[in-house]
Amino acid sequence: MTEKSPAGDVEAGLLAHLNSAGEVSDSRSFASSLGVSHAELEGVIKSLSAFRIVDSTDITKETWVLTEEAKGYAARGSPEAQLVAAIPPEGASKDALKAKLGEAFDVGMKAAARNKWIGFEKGNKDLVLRKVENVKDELQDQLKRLENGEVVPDKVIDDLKRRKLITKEKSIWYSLKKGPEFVIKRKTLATDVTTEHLRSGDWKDLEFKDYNYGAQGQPIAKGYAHPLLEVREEIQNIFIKMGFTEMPTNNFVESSFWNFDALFQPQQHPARDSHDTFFLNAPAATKQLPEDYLEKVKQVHQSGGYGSKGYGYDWKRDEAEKNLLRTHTTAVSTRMLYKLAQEKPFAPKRYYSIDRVFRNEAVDRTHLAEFHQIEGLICDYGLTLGDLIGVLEDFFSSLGMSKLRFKPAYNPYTEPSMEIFSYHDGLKKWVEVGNSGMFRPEMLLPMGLPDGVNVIAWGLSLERPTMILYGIDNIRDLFGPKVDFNLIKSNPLCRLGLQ
Ligand code: FB9
Repeated sequence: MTEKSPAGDVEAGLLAHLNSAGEVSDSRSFASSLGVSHAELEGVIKSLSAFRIVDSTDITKETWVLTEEAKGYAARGSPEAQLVAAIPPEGASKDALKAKLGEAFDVGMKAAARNKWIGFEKGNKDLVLRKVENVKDELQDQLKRLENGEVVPDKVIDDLKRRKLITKEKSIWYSLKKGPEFVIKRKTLATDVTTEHLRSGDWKDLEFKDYNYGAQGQPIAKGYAHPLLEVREEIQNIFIKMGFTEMPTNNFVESSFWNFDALFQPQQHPARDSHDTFFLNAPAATKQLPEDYLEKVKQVHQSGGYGSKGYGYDWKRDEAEKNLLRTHTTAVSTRMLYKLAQEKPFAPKRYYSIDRVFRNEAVDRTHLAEFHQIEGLICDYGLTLGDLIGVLEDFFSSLGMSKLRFKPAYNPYTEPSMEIFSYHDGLKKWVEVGNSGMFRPEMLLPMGLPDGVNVIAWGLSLERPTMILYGIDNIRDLFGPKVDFNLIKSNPLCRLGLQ
């Protein structure tokens, strides 16, 4: 391997040769004449061409090159030839031959059998017998001829390709001639005026390199917002523009009372067992529930009221006192609506929340045991399902989802309830983009909200839109220890649909 000589010498050598010979017809042979690798000369050619000191013309050629396996066969013979050579006149067992030939055994057996060079004794499939005295190792010849750059028939090429013994290699080299800016010695352009230049005074005859105003500056190592926080901010701005106020969600730990009971979700509802919900061991139970309100919630669960017949089961206080990791930010909505109901006179409100919720669910490509729930609610007199559909149209159109469809659904705390679907132009399909409904009177009236006040609400996740907007397929790439920072750095928010 030729040791690396300074680019300067290679450049000087090339310019001198061009100056005398006027051209270089084949950069490969010129490189070997300089005793440098073609790659080294290529670097100099590229830089001189950039300044039109030399003009280079690309010459390309595709050649078949042997794979490492093929090089072995060219050297030691084809696997089938090696196999036959390894079989003594009395034959040999497969294991013996395998031991001798290693990974060439299988290929060798197949090819030797195909060439009818070997056979087996009746009823003894293990003993391999030679059927030919000596063999003409065509394959080895062909590989050798290719190795020497000889041309071989297409049929041979196809054979070798089929046996994955050759691959196509594109090689490129250059013919060179003087360029319009040709000089015998390139003046090294100064890039800085240094004290040395000033002291020596040679700055006077220095030629300075032009400023490259197009040069990219040093990338600034700056912070990047996590994609979830980017989209959270976008959605927060939509809510604020629509006159919503954020609810305080700074409590992951919640009591079953606010997370379920106050939402009129019965205590034997499947979501309330540890298969779906993370309950706390310590502190296992809350001590701070508003007594009078709790009594009303107990009544409405046990025997109804407000026009409802309730669930008619024996409601247990200790079940409601169990602490858990909130399963939805609707628990916070419940607290805020109860608080709102205590404020007299009643004032309409628009609230939103975007924060973590926890569900003891099977983790898969789009689900983790925790995600960020986005929730919006409007509390006001005489609100209808039409108002809900209207505000959903506004909200989702700001997210770029203009075509919505609504499918009746069921939630223990809303009636009627609707799943929301949007036609996603990029994915060319209807995507479920959330859930919604009108909170039940059994939830609102025990709080003390005035008759005629309705609450329309909806919810969705933050992860799903973020995955779609960033084109992230697996939620683990978005959230958790496996997040790839480069994705965050290099993957700008595609403002698809976002106003
Ligand atoms: O986010 C969801 N889908 C979605 C949202 C936006 C989006 O944007 C793209 C840029 C174009 C794409 C997809 N979903 C809700 C729908 C599904 O993903 C669903 O399979 C998973 N859901 C989560 C719950 O999973 C158990 C998403 C999460 C969800 C579901 C319901 C609510 C909140 C989050 C709710 C509610 C609610 C209902 C009534 C009253 C108050 C709150």
